[in-house]
Amino acid sequence: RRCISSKIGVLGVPFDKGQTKPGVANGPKSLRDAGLVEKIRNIHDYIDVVDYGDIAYSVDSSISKSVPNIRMYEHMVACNKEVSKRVRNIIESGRICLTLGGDHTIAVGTVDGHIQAKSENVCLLWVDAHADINTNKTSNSGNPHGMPMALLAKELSDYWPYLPGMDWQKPIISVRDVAYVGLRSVDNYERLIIDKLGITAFGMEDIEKYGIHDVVNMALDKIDPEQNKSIHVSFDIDSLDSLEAPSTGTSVRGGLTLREGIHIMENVYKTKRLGSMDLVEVNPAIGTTKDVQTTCDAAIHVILAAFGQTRRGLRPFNVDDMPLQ
Ligand code: NNH
Ligand code: MN
Ligand code: MN
Repeated sequence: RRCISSKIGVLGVPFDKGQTKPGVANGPKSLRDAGLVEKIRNIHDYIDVVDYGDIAYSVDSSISKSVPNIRMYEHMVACNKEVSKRVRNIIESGRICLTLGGDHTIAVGTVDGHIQAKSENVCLLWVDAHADINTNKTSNSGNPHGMPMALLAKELSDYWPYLPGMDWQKPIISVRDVAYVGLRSVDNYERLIIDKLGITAFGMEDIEKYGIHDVVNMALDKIDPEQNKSIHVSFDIDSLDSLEAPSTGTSVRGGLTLREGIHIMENVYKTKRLGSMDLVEVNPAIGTTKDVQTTCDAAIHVILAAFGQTRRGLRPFNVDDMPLQ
């Protein structure tokens, strides 16, 4: 058996300003405290994990409130600029980047950094109950965590006003290279955008109809037909059902089972083309201690599957026989 060495870089982004519930900034801490990094290291002997800690950023307050209906705009701008730079560096150093949120706003930076590092040859799998494709004009909440896909999509660039401080960020991905899995709470204008732009979108009803295995394969076939792209998975923990991941800000019932979440990431691992993964919206301030444990444990299972943990078990490294008596 040949073993390919896997190098991973972990980056924490304790950002909570893309929505209004306190606590999601402690997502990275709660995942690390639950043993995430050690558990990744223990998947197999040839894994190499570096934890780069949490990012810090400083804000230009002169641009606050310069764009209507985007809460904490100046924070969104500054955080994502730093995230993009850090993710780019981690990927350029030859590692798969695992970014821990924080709320989903940070995916603007992670996808941007990934695309910079891989000179555009990136496809995006967005696993979420929500589509996160509101502009400031279509959003009912003004929450930036409902907007990252709209900032990233080339096809939506004309629907944004001038965004001060975001000059570093080009609408950088075509929606042809994007697929959703797990949708079940989509705003009216988001539905219009998805239909109008023809975005590949698998809702929960598609998972019921085709099963998770076929859905992931159909999604990957659509966005990476030649099987040559670097895959970015942006995994919002609220894609999982409320019973599986209760500690998150906007939980929606009727979601993915943990088994389905694991299955998605096992399939992505098998491609050997995972370039970057976000795990966002774990909020340890929501629910009981047990709820938080359940949620972190679910998130960790999903992450481990992305890096080669298998439910069949892995044979010991470089060993072909059992120890003699
Ligand atoms: N669509 C809503 C909004 O734009 C909710 C978004 N909430 C999320 N997205 N948690 O993943 O505000
Ligand atoms: Mn989201
Ligand atoms: Mn969501």
